[in-house]
Amino acid sequence: MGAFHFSSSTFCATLLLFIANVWLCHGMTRHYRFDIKLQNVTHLCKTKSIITVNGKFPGPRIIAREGDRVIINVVNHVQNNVTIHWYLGSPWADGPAYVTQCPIQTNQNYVYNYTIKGQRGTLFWHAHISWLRATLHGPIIILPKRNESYPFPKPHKEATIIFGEWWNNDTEAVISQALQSGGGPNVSDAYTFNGFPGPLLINSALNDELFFSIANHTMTVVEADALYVKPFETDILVIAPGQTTNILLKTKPNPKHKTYLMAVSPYFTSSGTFDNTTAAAILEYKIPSKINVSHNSIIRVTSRDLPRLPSINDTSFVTNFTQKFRSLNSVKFPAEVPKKVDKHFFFTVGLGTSPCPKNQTCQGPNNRTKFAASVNNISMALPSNALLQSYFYGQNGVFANNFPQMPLKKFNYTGTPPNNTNVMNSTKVLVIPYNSNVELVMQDTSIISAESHPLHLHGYDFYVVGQGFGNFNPSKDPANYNLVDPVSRNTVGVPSGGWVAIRFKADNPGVWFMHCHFEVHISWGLRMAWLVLDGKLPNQKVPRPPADLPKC
Ligand SMILES: [Cu+2]
Repeated sequence: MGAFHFSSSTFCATLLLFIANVWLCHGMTRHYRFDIKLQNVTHLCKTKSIITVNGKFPGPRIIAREGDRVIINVVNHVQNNVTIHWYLGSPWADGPAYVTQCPIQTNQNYVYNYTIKGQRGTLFWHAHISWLRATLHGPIIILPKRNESYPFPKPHKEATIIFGEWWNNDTEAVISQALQSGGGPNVSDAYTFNGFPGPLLINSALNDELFFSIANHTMTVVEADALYVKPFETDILVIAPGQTTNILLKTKPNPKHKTYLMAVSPYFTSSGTFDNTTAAAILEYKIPSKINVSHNSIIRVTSRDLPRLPSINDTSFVTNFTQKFRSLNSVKFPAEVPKKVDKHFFFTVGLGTSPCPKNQTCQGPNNRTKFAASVNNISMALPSNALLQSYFYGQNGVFANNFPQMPLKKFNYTGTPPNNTNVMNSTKVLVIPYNSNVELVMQDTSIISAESHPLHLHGYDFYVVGQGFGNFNPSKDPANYNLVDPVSRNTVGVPSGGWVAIRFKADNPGVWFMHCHFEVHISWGLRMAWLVLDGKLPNQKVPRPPADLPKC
């Protein structure tokens, strides 16, 4: 799922307008209340009760300015345990269940409280427990500080588009059944624009990165993951789950048509089975009646009107596209890439297997194993207590602190897989001193099959300094790093059958989750946690937890 914050200029496009009430706020603290409750929703001719915030799908948007404090009271009225992640790097308000907090139980509440620092643009919030983010998600719009402007022309209108999936089945049942059988989970039934499956349903895909395009229009990308980028033009976007981006859309002064189709379709590189749908939505021009245009309408839309999208496994398009991202790197928004590195890490990421329990049949690889996924061959088991509390209060036995800095066994990561494909299960964290300059190379493995993995690091924006295909070569590849204006973001695709190198300064103490943003892979264990130690000064330490922090 990714939030698009569309911006249109020069002509009126009937996209959602949301900036209305922001100007009225004087205070720098903004309060929200999120009631987690069930709501009946009808899509694809089926009515279903889904878990929502305030009865809305997608959920309500958060609007704030950079520098504002946001306080959100989340009240849980459903039977499921709930947590929410906000992408804003605040240790006790980050949200991943059993990592930074115990879940909010039925009839309990928790007040998330954070201050927005160093981020501007669009993010989103979503549930961070099991697969609840399928319906529990919404946009976060971060406007520039008061009296500051965008580093690009101010759009005439702004709108937010969230891509999601619609599932006819209950997603909690889907993942629970998959983990039991060891096989791949069922797949979604449609993609959605702002919660609605489009008028065209061609086929279907699960948990995937998406291509997006608008017929006959070019977009200008200006921001990614709430950080400005050097503007570049494209007809097609690629967006991974967890990623957000802002584009400027220059509307046509003399449009030939009243409506144009927008479409999303999946980018999928694995050999697994998957659904394959394209969803479409309409960009409609509000045209003065005296201007004559062809009034093609929703009912008459055909696939001929769809924008051209790349083929499903077009990795070369994705590579080309991702390499266009560069930090804005202006005087005001410099790229502060760590030039020297204190800590080098190398992680393999990918799928593997777990043995099938005795007296059970399994539906994973070879029909006699269960699917699993790992980082450095460790499939992270979530503890029954949250890691951050355990660390803060010095409780022993919840996690070990010896997560490996590199794979324990070397092999040809993108070549013939090793005979033993089993992963290890444990709860380990990787401890790093405050203010370390970290370089991490993430290497895809082809153990089950090569596949692109959108890796999300909590608590930090990192610089993407290099990427390539095949196995990372530590003696040659760093020479090609971009240490001048690499893009900074919080979620990056590890290329299918390749590697990506990131750098960040570990100046945000806490326990920070890192995981693949495909829900199925996180469920299989493609997740780990960093423990960034406190610095010496009071403002370099994890603060005391709030009094209402949920207990397990
Ligand atoms: Cu993955």
